[in-house]
Amino acid sequence: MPQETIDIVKPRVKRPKKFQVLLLNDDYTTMEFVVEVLRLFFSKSNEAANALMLKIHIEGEAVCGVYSYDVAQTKVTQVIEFSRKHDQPLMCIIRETLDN
Ligand code: TYC
Repeated sequence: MPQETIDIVKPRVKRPKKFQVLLLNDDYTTMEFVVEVLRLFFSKSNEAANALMLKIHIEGEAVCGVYSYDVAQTKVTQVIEFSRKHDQPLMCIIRETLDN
């Protein structure tokens, strides 16, 4: 009698990595400018932008959004270009999420 065999196949699809975009605190960028950046580039309401700006001001940094690598990288470039154009030293960085 022929023997039945079972193939154990590893799933080949991996969940795509996700990347946090963070703004960092500094002593020179104005609070109004950070609120504007959060509204323009991270689609925050005025209230959410104010709360997040204060969190960064107090804690030193905060996650402003989570995206694919390409979108996260574009946000960083856009925020830094916009900030330099307006003579603000605001810094924006990417961090890979741990819970991929
Ligand atoms: N610390 C700045 C100030 O007192 C305000 C600020 C907030 C700057 C958030 C950067 O990402 C930042 N003017």
